[in-house]
Amino acid sequence: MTTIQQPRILGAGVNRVDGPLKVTGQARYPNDFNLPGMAYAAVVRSTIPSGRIRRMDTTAAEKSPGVLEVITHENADHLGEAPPSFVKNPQPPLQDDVIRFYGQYIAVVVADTQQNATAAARRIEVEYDRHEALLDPHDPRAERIKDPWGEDTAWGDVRTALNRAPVMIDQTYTTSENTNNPLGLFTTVASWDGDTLTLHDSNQWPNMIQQVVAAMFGVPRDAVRVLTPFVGGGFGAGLRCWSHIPLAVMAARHVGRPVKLELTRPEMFTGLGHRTASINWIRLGATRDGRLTAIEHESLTTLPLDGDEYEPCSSVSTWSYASPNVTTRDQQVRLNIPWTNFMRAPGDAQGNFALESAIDELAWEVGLDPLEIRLLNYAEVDPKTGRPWSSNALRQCLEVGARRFGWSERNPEIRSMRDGHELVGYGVAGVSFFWYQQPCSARVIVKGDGSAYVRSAVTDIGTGTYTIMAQLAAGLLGLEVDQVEMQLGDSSMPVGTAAGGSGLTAALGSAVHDACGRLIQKFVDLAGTDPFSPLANVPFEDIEVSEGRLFRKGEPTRGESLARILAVHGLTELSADGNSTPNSPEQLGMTPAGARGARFVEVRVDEDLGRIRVARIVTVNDGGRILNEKLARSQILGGTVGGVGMALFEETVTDKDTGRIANATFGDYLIPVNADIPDVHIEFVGEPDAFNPIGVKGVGEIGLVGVAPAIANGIFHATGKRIRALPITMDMLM
Ligand code: MCN
Ligand code: MOS
Repeated sequence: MTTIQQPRILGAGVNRVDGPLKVTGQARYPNDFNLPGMAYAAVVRSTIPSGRIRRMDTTAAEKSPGVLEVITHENADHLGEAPPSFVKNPQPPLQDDVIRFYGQYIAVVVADTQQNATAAARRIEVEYDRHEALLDPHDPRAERIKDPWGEDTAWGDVRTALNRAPVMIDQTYTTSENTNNPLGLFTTVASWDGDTLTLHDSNQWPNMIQQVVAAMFGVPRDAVRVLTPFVGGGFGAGLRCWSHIPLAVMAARHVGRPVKLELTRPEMFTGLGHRTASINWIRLGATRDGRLTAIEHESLTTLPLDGDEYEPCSSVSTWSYASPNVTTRDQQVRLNIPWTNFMRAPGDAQGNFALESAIDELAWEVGLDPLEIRLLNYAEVDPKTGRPWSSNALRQCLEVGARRFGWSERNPEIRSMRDGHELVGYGVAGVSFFWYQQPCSARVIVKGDGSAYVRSAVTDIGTGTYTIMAQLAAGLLGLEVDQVEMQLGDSSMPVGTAAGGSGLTAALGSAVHDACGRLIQKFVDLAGTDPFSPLANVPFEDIEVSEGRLFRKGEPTRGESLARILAVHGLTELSADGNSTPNSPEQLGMTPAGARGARFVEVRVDEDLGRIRVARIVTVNDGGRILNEKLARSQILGGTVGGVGMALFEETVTDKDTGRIANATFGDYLIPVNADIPDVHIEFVGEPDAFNPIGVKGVGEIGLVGVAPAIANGIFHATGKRIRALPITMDMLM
């Protein structure tokens, strides 16, 4: 794995500042907290997908050794609803006797040890009135929701354009249900002290958990403190206030002791949401030479009875390629299934598989190279508004990737390249990712010894936020990275947004940028009040900062250190708060472009057995300015592995009779292992993005997108078989 050096956009690949804490076991994850007098909770889940609880017998559980409390809907606290304007969280748990899906929490048992709680939970007996469950997305009785988020889009006249198109592709592409499966088991340790509550909790957004829990338990927001300095991954699973959190809080209130609730792996499958299965209908109209004249993309995804989460699959077709006529529509169907939720690259992952497969089919139909057709239809400007992009290096991603991969050596005929028993295929896919940036705030403090602190409530889910923000602040304040101490993952710090939507770097980075600017201004103002300061009367625009010193541009000796300015004024520290307020596209006259990318894949298919092997991957991405090359590469590599999983392995299987997830363990839910992952060549191209002051776009999710269609397109080239359903398994190639 090599990377071509491109100093213009690549930030230093410094090691993780929290790395030593992690490898020496000093980083404390939510499960690591054990408080004095702490009790343990175990959940009980429903074993039917739809109905009512007729009777629950908790006597045996209550008499079990060490049991302190059994809570069911009959003795649960009445909880308030989550604030409506917020992300769609599940309704408060244990508020009625209705069963909405298999695996729903119906009781929580609290005991002196985890073993006693788990053993007692098994002794609860439940009788149900069963109702017929809705489990099939095609069931006509299921509620259909059209345009659930008001994001359906149309321009031009797709109907007419499709009717007139000399060439048309009209196909259906499906993706399976996937489960996020972060390695760390989600845990909540809840501890009440009078009316104030402290939570050590696994999540991606401490301030959101704080707000929802406060609303549910009817306490002021400031009475709840959520601590998440470390979490063992999320991949979207931590973006909601899942029901085990209020259950732990309720349990702690009932027993008057701190309570730890750690989910088991099977409980993680039903309790934290999952990527919805999707059906995508795509119709492309084109000229004989492969120019798109129409894109129509409709999608259907699933939704639980108790939640309104979404993965918008069709929107990807509005920003990927130039087409004068485009219509996108999304629908959802409500079923008796566990909560759906975002999973790495929500909607984009599935929609891109459909679109990039269809574009590939079009290339074959018109006899064009699959790479050429993507370059031909590259959108020079935002196809919807005609505005220029804030940056868009999709073309460069495709061109650089093709060179690194050796695309020109591809024989265009299908089944034309082989190596012994193996058919060899080359596949390509383009990627256009959505753009996302949220309001966020941060505080930057410079202390008397010239070192600095950066504080924000946001959490680092493993991406490297601690490190890149230390790098950014160090750069802006003229300090060394190890002079900056990061304090994240505490809801009582300046309000932060989610580590989600690949948007935290842009959001927090803009806030840190703003705070550092304000802080330097404060130092300059302070120095200005001292007539003996070499900085007196130097206008702010002429100030430069380096090695912990402010000085006049071009006159390095005419300056003062931050530490000295503080000392002269008898101060121990100076701080400033900063905010990220996303810019408006209208005001800037440009469309914020998300990250872009290209995937080139060599697949090998055993002709006799249908066994699929991914032999090589080249992944080139435009993430704007890359703050830390090493960490950004890790993000792309992790995403690529996720993409191989989506393409060839991952499928959450729900039994259509019982509604039970049949493979809710790491033994049965397949993910790629080392042997499934080939050599991955990772490269970054592009330029600093114009939309935020630090020039970044997100790279946390894009690595996953496009891998599946590139593999599917490669399989077509190798075998002549077009597979339109994920995951692609051996039986489909026999
Ligand atoms: N980065 C960079 N330069 C940029 C952008 C990002 O160097 N221009 C690097 C930084 O190390 C940064 C990381 O990439 O910390 C991710 O930044 P960003 O793309 O802004 O994404 P977020 O910080 O918002 O992280 C969330 C994102 C999402 S939405 C999912 S899902 C996901 C992902 O990150 N889940 C992850 N990557 C993950 N990585 C790990 N280890 N664990 C998860 O659960
Ligand atoms: Mo990512 S799925 O937005 O946490």
